[in-house]
Amino acid sequence: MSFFPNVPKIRFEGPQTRNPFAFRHYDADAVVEGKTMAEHLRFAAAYWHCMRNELSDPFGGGTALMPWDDKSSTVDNALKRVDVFFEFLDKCGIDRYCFHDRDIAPELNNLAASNAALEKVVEKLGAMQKATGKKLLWGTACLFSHPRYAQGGGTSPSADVFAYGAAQIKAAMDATHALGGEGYVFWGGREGYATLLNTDMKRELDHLARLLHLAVDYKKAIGFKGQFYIEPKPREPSTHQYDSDSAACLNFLREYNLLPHFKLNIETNHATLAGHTMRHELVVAASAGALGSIDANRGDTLLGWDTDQFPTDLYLTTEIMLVVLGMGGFTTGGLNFDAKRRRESHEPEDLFHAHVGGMDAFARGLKIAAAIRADGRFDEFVKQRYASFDSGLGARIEKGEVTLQELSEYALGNGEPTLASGRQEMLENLLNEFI
Ligand code: XUL
Ligand code: CO
Repeated sequence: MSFFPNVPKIRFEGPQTRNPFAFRHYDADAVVEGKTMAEHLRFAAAYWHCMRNELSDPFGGGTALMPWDDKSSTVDNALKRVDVFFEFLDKCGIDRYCFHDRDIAPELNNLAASNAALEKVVEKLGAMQKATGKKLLWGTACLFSHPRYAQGGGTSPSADVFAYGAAQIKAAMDATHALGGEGYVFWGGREGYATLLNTDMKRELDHLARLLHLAVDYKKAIGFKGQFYIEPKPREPSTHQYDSDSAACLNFLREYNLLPHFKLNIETNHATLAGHTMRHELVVAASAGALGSIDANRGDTLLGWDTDQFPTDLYLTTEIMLVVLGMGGFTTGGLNFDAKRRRESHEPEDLFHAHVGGMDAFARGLKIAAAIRADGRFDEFVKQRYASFDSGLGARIEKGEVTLQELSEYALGNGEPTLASGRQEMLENLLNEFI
């Protein structure tokens, strides 16, 4: 039985095809820089957007047609969604997925019942993974939807809520471990504040770090080898979220001795909400050796919230792939489409058009980034720009061999320095040669 009878298996047909259910650029087995496209891009689908997002917005309810879903909070309904999701993954040629505990299984009347429901669905997911070869990129716990988390999970003023959140993380880590997850994400949706009038910031940050240390300890106890990630986002739902951007996350992790245990999962629309470009956020993380994974989507310049649209902009995907190739590729991470269709795109087949477009946009970004690297002109320009530090005085500065006194004497004798152009426009033109 098929849940998407009108959608064929999506295959690579090349740029000239007129078939909307085909890849124009994503050719899973094509080799770029010594690896296949599938190995480079490590695509994942988000269970929450594909299976649970009803496509509501602040002004209207859901529009998504999900004829397989009886809308009940039963385990049977949850188990049926697994079949639908795996048909979707198969037809799209996506090898990995990500979930929150409450996406895959219902939250029931009490924690024990919710945990039991989760275990049942995990059993089925495990069987489906085994049958199909699909993998779990990462799992996570939803500590932001239920009203008990309205004032935070790890940063809640209530110790009982903190304990409930910890219990949920434990169960979600067990699930991720059982499914051979390559990673586990912490996104602090409610780990922030609405007003400082009622908030002890220092205490909340201490609590959040305590929770993460408890998770690190538990990870060791159960032998879970997946990578932990923090996912930065500045706001929405909170007015201010503590893990606001890459730099803030790295500072928090360093301050609380957590950096050895975590990398970052960077999302495009979160970068732009923080007032940064995606490339900025990626470079900040990669420079600290902490770029782990990517939530692939984009925002809308005309809307000020987290629209989670599918990525189609080739400048964006090229810049992302330049950073990913530059760090030697993903290890545990991948490109997770944390993206949803527009409210107007309510038919099941729109799920496929959305992912096909995102996959093709990244395939092109990969090919363009590889061409830029093979050409070498950008690298050479940047190298030359800093050449004064390669020898002589500059090299001694980098090695820490000169004092402020010596530099003063040098500058007094050297006269006014001359500066070469940064050539931004020339480089923008050069980028357009490749796009
Ligand atoms: C929310 C968001 C989350 C995380 C996982 O903006 O991106 O879905 O990716 O909790
Ligand atoms: Co995300």
